[in-house]
Amino acid sequence: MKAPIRVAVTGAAGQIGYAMIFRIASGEVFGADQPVILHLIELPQALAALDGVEMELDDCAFPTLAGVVKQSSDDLEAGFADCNWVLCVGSVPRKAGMERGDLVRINGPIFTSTGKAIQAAAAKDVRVLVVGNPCNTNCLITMANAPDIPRDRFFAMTRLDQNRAATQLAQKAGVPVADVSNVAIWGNHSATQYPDFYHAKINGKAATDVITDEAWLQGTFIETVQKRGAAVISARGASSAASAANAALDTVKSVIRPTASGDCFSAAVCSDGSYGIDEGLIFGYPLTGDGNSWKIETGWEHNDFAKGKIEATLQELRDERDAVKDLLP
Ligand code: NAX
Repeated sequence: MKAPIRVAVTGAAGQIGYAMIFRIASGEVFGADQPVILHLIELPQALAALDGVEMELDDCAFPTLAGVVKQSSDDLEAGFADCNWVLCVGSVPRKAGMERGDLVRINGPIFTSTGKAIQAAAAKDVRVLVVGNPCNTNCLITMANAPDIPRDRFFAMTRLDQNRAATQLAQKAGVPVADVSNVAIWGNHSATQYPDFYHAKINGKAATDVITDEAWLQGTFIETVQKRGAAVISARGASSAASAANAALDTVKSVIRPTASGDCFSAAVCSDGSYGIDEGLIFGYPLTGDGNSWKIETGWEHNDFAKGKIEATLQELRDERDAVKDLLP
């Protein structure tokens, strides 16, 4: 067995946290030979629920679980101490009647203290994945408040959108989802995201050669992916949790393992100006990596339809950034 790594999860008693931490503890994400110490962070009023979660973790008797630290969000430095990964799930969910702009202002301040505490206390190799919405802009705030941490360590989650898009393409083509690759989500994790079917592949062929109904791809496909979260809420009576947790763990796996040849994975990362996106925005791109470092895939050509979609999601992210300017030192 290797030396343990430390993985922090904020909002650990919430529905995504609950769906996530058992899988991390099981060894599925970091490997059967990699012990993990879980740092479970919650609001003070939810700490009692974490006691129950810890009992259940005990009762799973996972050989890879080397310890559990429970921490109130009142002391984030203690929560993030020596952590190698920080998964930022905890935030206030959007409620009926709440505008996206309201959510940005409500959740933004959580992430100033998150960024500062990560910089002050986390391990030198820390990587940060922001799931709590609006996740791109929350990630931007976190990164801006942790200026000593290299920018390539920060990710916001667009993987649930990637997974949703892959399944929609597979179902339309009548193939298993494993046959779909190279699905990129451009821009914001929001209704303006652009799920890029033009570069997706089905059995190695262009998805547009397999699914020739371009009107469906430009219309129903994109809308289904963009509105899938709302469809789950209306059917289940609660928001996506298991699939969101799964997507977060898929993101971690994609960062720490090499990308298969000809494939990519989606996450929002700090823009280096690629594709004309403002440098420093947290923007969804196609990425590839070798398990240690990653890069934005370059040279993808976009037609006017795609350019219009990318411009719209870029503008939304600019507006979100402007709304939280006071939180960006
Ligand atoms: P829940 O309300 O079930 O859980 C959130 C948990 O976070 C609660 O237990 C709460 O006590 C805790 N919390 C709130 N503020 C906190 C703080 N400052 N520090 C620590 N913990 C805090 O929500 P859940 O369904 O788990 O969703 C969590 C977040 O994920 C929401 O912001 C949601 O919008 C976002 N999502 C993001 C997705 C993505 O693809 N990026 C998809 C799924 C999900 O909608």
